Amino acid sequence: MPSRLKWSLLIVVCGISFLNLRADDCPARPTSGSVVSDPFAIYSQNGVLKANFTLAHSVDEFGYTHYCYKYNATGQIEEAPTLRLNPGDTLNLEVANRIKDNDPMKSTMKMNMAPSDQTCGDGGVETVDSTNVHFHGLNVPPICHQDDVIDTIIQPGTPAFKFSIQIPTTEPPGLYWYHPHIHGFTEFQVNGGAAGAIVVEGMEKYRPEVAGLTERIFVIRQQYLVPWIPGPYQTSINLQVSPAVGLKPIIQMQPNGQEFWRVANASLQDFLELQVLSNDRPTDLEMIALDGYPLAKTRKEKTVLIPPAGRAEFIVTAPPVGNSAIFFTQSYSTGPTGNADVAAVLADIQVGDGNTKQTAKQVAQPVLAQAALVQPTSKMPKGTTPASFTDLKFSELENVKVTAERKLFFSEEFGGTNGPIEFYITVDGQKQKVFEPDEKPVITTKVGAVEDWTIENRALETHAFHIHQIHFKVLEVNGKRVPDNDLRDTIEIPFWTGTGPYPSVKVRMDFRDPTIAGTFLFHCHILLHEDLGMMHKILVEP
Ligand SMILES: [Cu+2]
Repeated sequence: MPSRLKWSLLIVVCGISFLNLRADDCPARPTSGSVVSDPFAIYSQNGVLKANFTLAHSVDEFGYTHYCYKYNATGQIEEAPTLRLNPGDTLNLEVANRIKDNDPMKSTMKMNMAPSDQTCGDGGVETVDSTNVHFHGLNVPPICHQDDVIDTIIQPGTPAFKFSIQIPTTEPPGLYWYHPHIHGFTEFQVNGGAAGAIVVEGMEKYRPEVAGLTERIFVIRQQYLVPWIPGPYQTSINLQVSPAVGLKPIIQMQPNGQEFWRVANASLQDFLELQVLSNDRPTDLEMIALDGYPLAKTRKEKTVLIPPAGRAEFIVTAPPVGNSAIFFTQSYSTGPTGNADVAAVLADIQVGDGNTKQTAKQVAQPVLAQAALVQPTSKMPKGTTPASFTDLKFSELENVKVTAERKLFFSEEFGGTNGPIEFYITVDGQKQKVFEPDEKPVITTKVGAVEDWTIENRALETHAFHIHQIHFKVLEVNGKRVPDNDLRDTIEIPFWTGTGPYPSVKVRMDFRDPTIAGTFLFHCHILLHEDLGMMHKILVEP
């Protein structure tokens, strides 16, 4: 029986008192080997999505620390729900920090990371118990109560902090995500699972290929037993661990059926190279969107690389009756000093098969039972009016006047003899330095600017470049024009081998929208690197 169903039944049997037993802890996560459900979804109504989250934490029986966004769905606690909004809608999200200081591991952590000059929320010192929320990829203002991660601090035990964010009417439809972004401690909370999906509706208007298809949201996480220290970890899909040995999560599909998969890489550092293998052969994935931006043209790929924090949306075709398939991530080399991203099965894909004890009917039953108790399987709308790409933000960036060119580079150095490795992102010509919360912006530009940035990697390790508030258009890789000028908010910059030219990616940054004026961040999305200072501020003057 799928664990979600078991939970649902238990709650029906035991009622609310069951939930109150350990109300401050994180809910149990799905049992390995069960059917993968979509995260619970909260939909906007009449232009507003209102939700209250409680960020809690607990330590499970295996010693893994969970950080969980809890949402009370009429008595049932759902972890890290998907927020679903239309362009133009308002997100009113209240987040209460209920992290308790009861984790024995935390006493070993450095507690005073930042000076207390913050001006949004509770203020005070940023610690591993502080939190805030970044709305990754959304093209919204970097100001207090919206997407200001530099200044927002929500301390444990204080009244809930209120976010109120209007999704731009020109926001590209697609998959975004939310996660904490407290400098120095982002990795701990994301490691514990504090992350969830955001869907901006309307993909079928730009990519009619997905109209009417069953839709799946998959949030891939990786949880280390001890963050910052390479060692035991668990990879999970929608919070269900996919163990290296043992029963895998199960994705059920109709034979030969087509589904629209929306996958977020919410891991700390893993570059996912995704495949769907049927009888050991990679199947075609029809690419629909990357980083919440519909592709100008679909294309078929056998392998989809998603850097940490990236998203990919694609159509998967299930194998025929009698065949099996797996959802798989290949091994990926991040260079001589990088972490090993090893191959792993994320889930087994089951289609109805009359030759095994699990018939199509038996497979389908739990889904139907679950749907009655939880939520129906989501289908993309059919037959909506097509919309024009020119109505989207950042469209038509090819022929605009470029107002500045910049070069930035990633690098790593030992801080003094035998010192720790320091992680830098540097504007060419400036001094290498690690991020300090009270630092001045290293780049100042103004609303209206369109800039081409070449981002080099001078380190022996792949990094993942991310900038808040905007998407950028990919122009060149290693000095050569790329065939697909996709819009992204996160992109891998491959490692340098130690000889020859530095690998680089050239992108076009669009600062024309006055609503993103302000100070915000760009950084590596390997969260350890970010926490250790591979990050800086940019000021876009109004
Ligand atoms: Cu990095």
